[in-house]
Order: sequence, then C-alpha cells, then structure tokens
Amino acid sequence: MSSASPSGFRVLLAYRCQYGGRNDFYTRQMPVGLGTINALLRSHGFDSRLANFSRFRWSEVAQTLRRLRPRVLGISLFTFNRGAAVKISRVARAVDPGIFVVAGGPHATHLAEHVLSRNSCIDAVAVGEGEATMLDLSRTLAAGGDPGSVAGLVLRTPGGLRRTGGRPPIQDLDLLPHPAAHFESIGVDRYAQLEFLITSRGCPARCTFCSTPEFWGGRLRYRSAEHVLDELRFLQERFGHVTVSFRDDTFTADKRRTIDLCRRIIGSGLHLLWDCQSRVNAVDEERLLWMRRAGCQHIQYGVESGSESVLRELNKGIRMEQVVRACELTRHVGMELSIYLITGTHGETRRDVAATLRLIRRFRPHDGIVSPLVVYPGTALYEETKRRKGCDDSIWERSRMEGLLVRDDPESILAYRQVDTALRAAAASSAYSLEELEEHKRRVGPFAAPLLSCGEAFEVAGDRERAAREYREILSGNPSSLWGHLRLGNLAESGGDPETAASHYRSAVAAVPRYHLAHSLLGSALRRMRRNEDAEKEFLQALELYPRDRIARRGLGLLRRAVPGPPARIPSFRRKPGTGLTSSPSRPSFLQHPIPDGQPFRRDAGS
Ligand code: B12
Ligand code: SF4
Repeated sequence: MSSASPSGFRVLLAYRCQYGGRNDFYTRQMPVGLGTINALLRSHGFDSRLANFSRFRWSEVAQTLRRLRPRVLGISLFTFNRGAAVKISRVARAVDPGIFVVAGGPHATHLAEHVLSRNSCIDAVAVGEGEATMLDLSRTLAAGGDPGSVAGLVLRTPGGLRRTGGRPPIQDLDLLPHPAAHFESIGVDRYAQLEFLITSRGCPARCTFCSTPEFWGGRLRYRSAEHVLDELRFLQERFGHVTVSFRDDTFTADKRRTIDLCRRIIGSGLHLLWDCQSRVNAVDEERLLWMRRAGCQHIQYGVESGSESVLRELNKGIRMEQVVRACELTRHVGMELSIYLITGTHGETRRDVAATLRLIRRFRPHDGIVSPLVVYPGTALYEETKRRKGCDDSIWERSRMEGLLVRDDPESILAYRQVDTALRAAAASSAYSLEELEEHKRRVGPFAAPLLSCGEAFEVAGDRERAAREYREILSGNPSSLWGHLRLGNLAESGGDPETAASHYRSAVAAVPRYHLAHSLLGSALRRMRRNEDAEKEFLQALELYPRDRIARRGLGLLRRAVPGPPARIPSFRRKPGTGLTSSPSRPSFLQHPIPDGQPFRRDAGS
C-alpha cells in the first residue's frame, strides 16, 4: 500500500438489493465487508461513507450522489443484485462523468471481464477481498496517480481490459478496524446492520454450488478471540447491542478457538445472545455446551439433503451420520436447530427426497430453508453447467432473475414444495418440552441462556411463579444480569406491579446503559406509575438509541393522548419460523429462470 492519505477525498460505498428484496429485513442489509472497507478508509483519513440505497427511489439515489459528489464510488455486485448495482453506477456516471466507479463482491470478482465489457459505467473491478485494494486505490486516485499501479484490479484502459496483478490475502485480520468504530452512513439501519459479524474468512470445504472456496480460498483465516471480543464490547458500550449474529461460513471450524471465544464471552460479563452458522462435521458436545453457556440461541447447518448420494453429488464433504450426530447434539444442549436444504440436483430421485423428509420429521428443526439448486459464478456447478448447456457468461445479462435454476421439471418443483411443507410443519412442532428444557439446564449449567429458555417456556405455559424462579436464578448467578432484570421486570409489569418493574428495568439500564429496550421498558413502567415526565425522558432516550423502538414510539403516543394502554411486552429474541435468517432472505421462487439450452431469455421485471 502507498502512503498518501488526503482528507476531503470522498468515497461512497454503495449497496442496493434486488427489487424483490427491499421489503425483506435481511436482504436489504448491506454486506458486512463493505462496512470493513469503510472503516479502513475512514481510519486512514478518507471521507468515506456507506450508502444503503435498497429502499431509495432512483431519483433519491441521484439526489444523494449530486449532494455528496464522491470522487470514487464503490459498489457491491452480487449475482442477485447485479441489475440494481449496475444501475447505481449508471446513475452515478450520469451525475458526474468524471467519477471513478469500482465494483467488488462475488459476481464482479468471478466475472470481472464480462462485467466490465458490458458496462461502460464501471471503471474497474476489485477482485476478491476488497479492503487493501480499496485503500490503495483511494490513495492512488487522491494523489492523482495511475490506478494501473494498484494490485488486485481488473481495469478498463484505453488499450482494453487489464489485470493489474494479484493481491495476497490479508494475513492478520486483527489489523482491520471494526465496522462500528468508524461508522458513517446513509440509509442504513445501524443497529440491524451492526448485528452481523464475521470472525473468519474462507472455508475448507468445496461444495459444488458455493463460491466461497474460489472467492476466499480454502485456508481459513481467523480474527483472534480477543479482537472479536473487543468488537463485541465496543458494540455494546457504544450502540447497546445485546444480540449479534456470527455469519462466518463455518463459525465453529476451530474447536479451541470456539471454546476460547465462548469462555471469554462468559468472562466478559457482556449480556449477549447470539446465533451462528456452521458445518455438521465441525461441532461436538463440548463445543456446543460452551456455545450454549456463552449465549448461543440458534445454529444453522448446511445439511442440504437427507440422502448420501445427493451429498456426494454436491461434494458436500459430510456424511449422514455426522448430520444425525450434529442435529442430536444441538437438541441435546437446547439450542434452536436450523437447517439449510437443497432440492433439484441433477441426480435427485424420489427416494432422495423421501430421505430428506424423514430427516426433517426425525429432528424437527426449529427453523430451516429449502432452496432449489441455483447456479452462481465462481462455482464448480457453474463450470459444469456451461459445459453441459454449451452456454457462456452472457446468460447473466439475458436474465434479470436472482440466480439460475438447475432444474424446473415438475418432479423437482414437487420435491421443493414437499420439503418446504415438511420444514414448516416441523417448525410448528419443534418447541422443547418443559422436561427437555430442565434436562438442558442440567447439562449446560446455570447460565443465562438455558434459564431464560426455561423461564420463557413456563411463561408460555402460564406458570408465572416458576418462570420468576428461573429468572431469579439467573440473578443469583449474576445479580446485574440484563436478562434476569428485563424478564422479572416484565413479569412484574404484566402482573400489575409497575414499581417493582421499574426497579428491575433500572437495573437493566445499569447493566447495558445504551440498550434501547431497557429504556423503553423503564419508560413504560414509569408511565404506568404516572411519572409522565420521567417516562417521556426514557422513551426519548430509547428512540435516540434506536429510532425504530416500537415500545418507545407507542409509549410516547399513549403519553401524549393520556390513555392507559396495556403493559409493554418484551419482543421475542428468537428467530421466528418463516421470518428468521434462514427463512426469509429470498425464498427462491419458481419464477426464476432455468438455465437455457442456447434459448434466449425472456426479459423479466428486475430493479
Ligand atoms: C452472511 C451471508 C449472508 C447473510 C447476509 C448478511 C450480510 N448483511 O452480509 C444473509 C443470510 C442475509 C445472506 C443471504 C443470501 N445470500 Co449470502 N452469504 C453470506 C456469507 C456466508 C458471508 C458474507 C460475508 O459477510 N462475507 C465476509 C465479508 C467480509 O465479505 P463481503 O461482505 O462479501 O465483502 C467482501 C468482498 O465481497 C468484497 N466486496 C464486497 N463488496 C465490495 C464493494 C467494493 C467496492 C469492493 C472494492 C469490494 C467489495 O470486499 C469485502 C471485504 O473484503 C457469504 C459467503 C462468504 N463467505 O462470503 C454468502 C453469499 C454472499 N450469499 C450468497 C447468496 C446466494 C445468498 C442468497 C441469495 C441465498 C438465498 N438463496 O437466499 C441470499 C441473498 C440475500 C440477498 N438478496 O441479499 C452467495 C452470493 C453468490 C453471488 N454470486 O451472488 C454467497 C457468496 C455464498 C455462495 N453461495 O457462494 N447471505
Ligand atoms: S456451502 Fe458452506 S461448507 Fe460448502 S464450501 Fe460453501 S461455505 Fe463451505
């Protein structure tokens, strides 16, 4: 990297999801990596900011670009949002013909020459990991230098497209700043965005349908447990985060590191509940027990199929006995179990589908998503598909759909529907019984997460006294526990005792002073005590911390209209089936195109 770092050089890092994703909570969040790039640029003095245009009208996008006049526009170009991403660069070019537009992300990386040759509004593609390339590029452009000297790009030059040379992966991920530490943004739901964390890059497996191995490489690079903890502390102290989602491909890949991180989370006194995703061959009882103790509520596994032959076809690198073991162990420690499944592989038969249905019925996952097999660039499946179908990269322009289906014959459609129905039915009957929850508690120990689950189950069963006992047990282990106080406060409030509720909520505020919900619940109890001025202060504080806090908004409305209203209820921290990470993003529909046999695509509405 060169050393010039002029302040006042403005960079805009933009994302826009595909049109159909804008109303989906998860799809419309920005990629985590864009936040890291932004933080790195800002920490080096650049006037960089993030722009999430997912819910902007195009006229607003143009207005923002006119107002900010960035010298460099970086866009995240995935396959599913490629239409929207290219359109941002077109709008930017129209606003300022001199702007330098660079695209990054998997679609741009794996199809760099193709993307550049078809879109003159994009000047360069940053291949792969973006931080160092983007910093180097910004420094070079700010100093009036030649972008051709920046490694890691595919660049449009007067002589044609040119690769500027490879850039080695960042060896020490701890050198990267936390996205939250240098956050400047437009159109971003900061609280939601910062809930997503990545603690490692790369994946040792080579599934045929996934571009991770090609994009990040087969060798895993980890952030140290201390670096991750530092980010968690920062998030809680600065923004009041008490729930986070670790989105690593295989969060538990390194056993020692996983347990070390869990121990540190427990020792940190952070009041954290979290979820993660992993592979079934990267968990065991010891890891899962520590994770549950450290507040892991929910784990998602890429199971893909209940059939060994489909797993082999996908080169999944796991065996059915490992699937069975991971599902059993997850239920054994009382985490919510979520599975990703795939239907519609070339070789899938009715017997394979029946095996998947049996697996779902046996393990009753709390959540899950099934996707028909879709082809993305940078995957072995894509290369195979091009060979089979005799097509080339131009298929991506001829379709505006999010991905390309491998099969759309009636049998594969039926398989998808059957698996989807089975997942929904399983989710409806997946709740742990009170006996199971008691067992989990015994196995895991008296930690907040299992006690909380027990208490909540007693509340659902209408046994408030036993629920209170569980919450009090949380406090006997840690008198300042956010969760113990929030739950006991809520029980007291709904039981008509706002004074006791307020006292618990005050302790919750003391535990995590910037957690918006602790303030809005305290406001709610104070309102019921008719301490309207104090209540208003708490509601306003909650809204300052999180403008979308529903309890605070409603509480303020009731205060101003001077009507009583029912007591506030703590919203659920669980992923609800059908709305959770694994269920909602872009439930694939059969409106997507199958891969053509040399036939032209029909144009569909995109963004
Ligand atoms: C977490 C995750 C999600 C989360 C998103 C959380 C979030 N806000 O980021 C959720 C669950 C919502 C999700 C959903 C989906 N995902 Co997803 N997801 C991932 C996953 C596992 C990790 C992403 C991540 O954080 N990586 C680490 C960070 C550091 O990387 P990053 O954010 O991509 O950013 C880096 C680079 O991409 C690059 N970069 C990115 N943008 C830019 C811009 C510029 C200017 C530059 C220079 C560089 C650059 O530099 C960044 C920093 O190094 C990846 C696989 C992977 N390991 O990358 C798949 C992945 C991104 N998902 C994928 C897919 C297909 C999906 C879904 C379509 C799945 C589905 N069927 O529903 C949906 C689509 C949702 C949508 N429409 O937005 C594919 C994308 C393939 C493609 N070609 O587009 C991936 C690559 C996995 C795969 N199958 O190969 N996903
Ligand atoms: S699907 Fe999961 S396990 Fe397979 S290569 Fe991708 S990230 Fe790794």
